[in-house]
Amino acid sequence: MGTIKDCIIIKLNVIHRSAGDLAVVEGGKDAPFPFKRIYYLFNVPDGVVRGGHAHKHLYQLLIAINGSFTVVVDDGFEQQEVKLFKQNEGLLIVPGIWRELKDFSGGAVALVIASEGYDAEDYIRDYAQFIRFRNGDSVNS
Ligand code: T46
Repeated sequence: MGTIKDCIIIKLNVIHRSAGDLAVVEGGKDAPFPFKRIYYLFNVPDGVVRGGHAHKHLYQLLIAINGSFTVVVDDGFEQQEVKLFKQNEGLLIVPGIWRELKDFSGGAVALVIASEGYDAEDYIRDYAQFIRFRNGDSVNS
């Protein structure tokens, strides 16, 4: 289980052409994990906070492919806010990190590249339970 120091910004490879730019994310290379799922958040109303949970096993890479938003990462000891607004930067979130996504700009699109398929059992949605998990208590696997 990692800490917020493991939640680093990863610079993505961008190929510039006169016809426009192309950013590449290869599993195990640009994203430091093989991935099984991609989803994206968009049409997020003003003032909404998303996330508010941790994952037990999932690795994710978050990219603001349009607009901007702020991610709060929390390992139960320390918190950090990271504003994402560059199409060539991804925020790595390792397992065991509580995250919230807030301050979505108009038109923001948050692309999420995830190491695993969707599994409701991988979520910890209660903060007190998250703290127990960080302290080594078992939370159903
Ligand atoms: C995360 C942040 C950044 C699915 O059916 N399949 C999926 O792959 C996902 C991600 C969600 N869902 C369903 C589950 C809920 O009924 O879609 C609904 C909304 O999901 P949730 O409330 O978890 O959405 P967010 O934006 O709070 O969190 C999501 C991811 O769930 C989470 O892993 O880190 O985006």
